[in-house]
Amino acid sequence: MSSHEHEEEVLAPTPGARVTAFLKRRDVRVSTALGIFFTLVFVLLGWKFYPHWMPTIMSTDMKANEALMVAFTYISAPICGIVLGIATYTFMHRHKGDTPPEDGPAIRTNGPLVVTWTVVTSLFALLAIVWGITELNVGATAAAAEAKSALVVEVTGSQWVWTFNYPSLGIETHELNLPINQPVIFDVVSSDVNHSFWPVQLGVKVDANRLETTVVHTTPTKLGNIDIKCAELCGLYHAYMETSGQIMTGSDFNNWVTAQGGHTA
Ligand SMILES: [Cu+2]
Repeated sequence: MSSHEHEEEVLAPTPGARVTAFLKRRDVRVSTALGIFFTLVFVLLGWKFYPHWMPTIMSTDMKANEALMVAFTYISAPICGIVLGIATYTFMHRHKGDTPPEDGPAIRTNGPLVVTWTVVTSLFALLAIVWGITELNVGATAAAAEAKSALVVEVTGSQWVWTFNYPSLGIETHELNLPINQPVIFDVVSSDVNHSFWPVQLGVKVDANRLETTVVHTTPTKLGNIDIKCAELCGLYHAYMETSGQIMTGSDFNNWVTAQGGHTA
């Protein structure tokens, strides 16, 4: 009887024998091989293709975001790969016919295996948490150091338009133009409901709340156009709450400020 065989496999005498018996199973071997294949596919995607699917990197923050996203792709690749491997094997050997087949041995009774996957996946999760928090604080520390020379832009979200006030230059606009390589501080608020300020290529996304200013810093590092969107559902025309801007050379920026009726620093 196959149920007897399963019982013997589950109750193998030592933890080592249980692991060996587990690793000798054909379904385990084929699923693992498929898992390694899918892991390599995801690593390749993260390494070669994923960076091209990200928005253009136009600030220090966007550069850090990309490094983090690629690293997290690598970390999640083996987990996703193994799950897909098991799913593919299961699909290839799915049951056809009327009588349901007998269930296999329960993996939960295999102590070493349960401990291994719990520890390994916990370590992956811990690495992701520590890395994410560290990255946030590195950004905040760098921003504090830059604050003296920074250009301040007061960003106001309102249904359904973005307004940018440059207090040191005396101008207010609906397009976000910034000089390259100068640190910028965004003081973000809302005049009505909650919005979320998202200048995509600058790698910044932060809530715009009423009665509370959220401060965020970055430094633009590349000339070109940027898109500004609202990333918080804020009413009927939320999807149209977007505008554009440009990262300009210092002299182009000064000319633009003058044309707007402002005074250059
Ligand atoms: Cu909005």
